[in-house]
Amino acid sequence: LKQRSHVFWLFGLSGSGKSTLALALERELFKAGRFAQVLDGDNIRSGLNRDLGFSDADRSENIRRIAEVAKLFAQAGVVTITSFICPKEELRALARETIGADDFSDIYVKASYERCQERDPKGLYKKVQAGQVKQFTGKDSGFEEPTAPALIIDTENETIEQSVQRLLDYVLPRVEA
Ligand code: GGZ
Repeated sequence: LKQRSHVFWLFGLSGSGKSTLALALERELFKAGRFAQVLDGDNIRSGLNRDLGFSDADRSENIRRIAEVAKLFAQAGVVTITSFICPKEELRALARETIGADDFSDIYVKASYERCQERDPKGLYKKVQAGQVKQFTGKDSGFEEPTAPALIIDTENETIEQSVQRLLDYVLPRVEA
């Protein structure tokens, strides 16, 4: 196998750019002859975790299951990229423990609530302002800033191209066989 598996755990606010970066990274890895799997809301919250909402308990269970699935993918040799808000340090620590520190990198996709609200790619922030979304992260559900993530991608001050390149520079040496 021409790759070493690793879990790249992207986390940050809704609208921070996680999914865009995760998919771009997957594409770049494929071009470089590696195979990767993205885990995100589209393939996890709509299926395996469709019984879960956004209470603290449900978010914990969401992350617990995702970490277990990511571990299985990594054990199968697949480079795994996860894209979830993962709002608490405790949850990021759980993911690290589950997967194993050697095979895990937590990557903070950083953008302020205000910037995410301006972008509002799915119209969700508009609904939040209209009072239609409960327990929204950054509004009435908390988001803890990480203290020492493996990498910070500042999507507020970098272009997407710069962010993808910085991610790739970090990722490629870690998936080298
Ligand atoms: C946060 C919510 C909420 C609430 C729906 N709070 O930008 P999106 O739309 O596509 O991605 C967000 C996604 C967050 O799910 P996660 O599994 O990543 O969250 S966690 O790690 O905290 O368990 C957002 C949408 O779901 N969404 N309601 N109340 N995000």
